Amino acid sequence: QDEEVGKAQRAAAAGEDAGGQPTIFSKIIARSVPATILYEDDKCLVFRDVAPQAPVHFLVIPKRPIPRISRVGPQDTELLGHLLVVAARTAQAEGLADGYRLVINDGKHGAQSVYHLHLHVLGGRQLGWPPG
Ligand code: DGP
Repeated sequence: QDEEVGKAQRAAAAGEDAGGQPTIFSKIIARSVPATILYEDDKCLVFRDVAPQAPVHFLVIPKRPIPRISRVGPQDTELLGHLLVVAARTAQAEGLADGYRLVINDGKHGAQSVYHLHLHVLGGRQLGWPPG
């Protein structure tokens, strides 16, 4: 957990939190970096997190590289709704019938380390609350 916070602090210190720079997720969309892809359509991509924090942990990202949730506007309403619907459908396909958690980290204090908007979906075990 501290490692993830350290990554987030370094990303913010490097100015990545301002957005505008391509991230590793652009390469996953372009298939130049491999990932285990669970779902794709013209607007979004779903793939397993490389450092899973639960038995099931995948990410839902828009193909359009919005850097972070705090930068969205009214023009993104439909896309954001689509990401949530895809997250729920993929969670069902992954067998998370007992529940799961959706998380969006924003900025340094939210421990965001990759500045391409992503929804985390975590499940497959009892999760605690509140998060750290
Ligand atoms: P966040 O801290 O919310 O910005 O989460 C970024 C997540 O992205 C983190 O859980 C690890 C994951 N991640 C980072 N690089 C890669 C990668 O190259 N491949 C995959 N599959 N996941 C990655």
